Amino acid sequence: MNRRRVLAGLGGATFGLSGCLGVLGQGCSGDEFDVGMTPTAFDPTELTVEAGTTVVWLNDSDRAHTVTAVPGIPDGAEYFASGGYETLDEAREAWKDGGGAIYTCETYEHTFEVPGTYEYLCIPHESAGMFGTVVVEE
Ligand SMILES: [Cu+2]
Repeated sequence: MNRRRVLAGLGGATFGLSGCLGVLGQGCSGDEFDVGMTPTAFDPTELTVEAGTTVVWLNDSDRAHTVTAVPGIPDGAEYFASGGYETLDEAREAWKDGGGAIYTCETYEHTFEVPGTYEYLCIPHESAGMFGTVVVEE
């Protein structure tokens, strides 16, 4: 697997740089990841990467989460959502039947080609403030 070019983890970063995230709530083993998921938060909440980087999310909590882009992503950028939905509304609808769920120790990844700021959320924990941001630099 390619080493991801993570420039900085900001916001709620408590674990340090990508690939060195040693504290896993559920003891998930295996691949490197960039953003973990606690029971109600992404960690770090903000991540800055270079264009072309594949960001990997890992659910190391005991709850199911989603990674679902919030409308307002940069022009020309591809919408992203776990489950492969094309809009936030579609993802919300699918979630009623568990669509898009990322279960314990599962990962989701997306490659960010277009520079800009991307906000995303977890549908079941939106009311708990489970939001994240990926900043993509040139
Ligand atoms: Cu969640």
